[in-house]
Amino acid sequence: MSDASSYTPPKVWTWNKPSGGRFASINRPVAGPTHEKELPVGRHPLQLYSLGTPNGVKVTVMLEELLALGHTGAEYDAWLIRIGEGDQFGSGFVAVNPNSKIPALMDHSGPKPIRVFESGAILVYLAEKFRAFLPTAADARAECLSWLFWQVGSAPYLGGGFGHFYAYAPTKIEYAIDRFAMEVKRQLDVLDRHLAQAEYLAGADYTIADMAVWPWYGGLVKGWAYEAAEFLQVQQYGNVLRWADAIGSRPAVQRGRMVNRVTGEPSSQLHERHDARDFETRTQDKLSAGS
Ligand SMILES: N[C@@H](CCC(=O)N[C@@H](CS)C(=O)NCC(=O)O)C(=O)O
Repeated sequence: MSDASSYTPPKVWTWNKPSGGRFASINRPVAGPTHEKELPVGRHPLQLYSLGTPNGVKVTVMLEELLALGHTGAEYDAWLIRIGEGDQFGSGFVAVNPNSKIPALMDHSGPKPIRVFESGAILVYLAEKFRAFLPTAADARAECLSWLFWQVGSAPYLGGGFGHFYAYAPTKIEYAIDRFAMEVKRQLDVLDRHLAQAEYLAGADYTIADMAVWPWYGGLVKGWAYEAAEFLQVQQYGNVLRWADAIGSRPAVQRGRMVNRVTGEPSSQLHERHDARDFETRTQDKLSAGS
């Protein structure tokens, strides 16, 4: 690989060498499946194909919140998609999400199965289906959707920009880290100023906007992402911390964070969720004790 300061782009980019870095083995410049593989289908109406990353957690938190509200139609099977092993490029997964990224959802509750991909679209789909966590009043609904779309547009600067260059890239490039640290701190300040006047992102009520933003920016201020809490001086964002703690203390959020999680304490990892009792009986600590 060329040194950052000495690289001159050729006339035409070609994919002729490994890029290096954490995701080099799964990144490629073309779409579509790499292999034939059907997806499993469980017994519940909703089938989620995901992984416990921030984008995945948004959806498992929403499903657990819906179940906690008593929406039994939100019962779901959560299947593990190991993106590091290329599961997202199997033919069955690509049929549910042509963009080959988790999370992806199939709804089998109607006469014809419905596919939904993109975490923001999945949150809106579920909120509309169950009439929950998306305000109906025009002003609060607009605020909720504005913050939801803010998250979808902003998080790539955090994950694909800052996180990638600070934590995963094979070389530390000062220009790239400076550019994205600047933007992420600006985004944290956007949230902090807003949360100085509002309990939740859309106002007085907890909504899908909070569920979308929390796994990314809540995780960042809690020190769970990229080991960057000190570098970004996250304690400056007191309102974001207050909001992150309030959301993190919700039992449904704590359950949602465990689903499809493959890192951390074994007791916090529920690789697949097919039943509400799995949280008690099928976490990795329990499975290894039983094997
Ligand atoms: N905009 C998408 C982003 C999804 C996304 O980036 N998912 C990552 C994991 S967090 C993924 O599946 N990466 C696999 C890959 O890029 O091949 C969403 O919000 O659903």
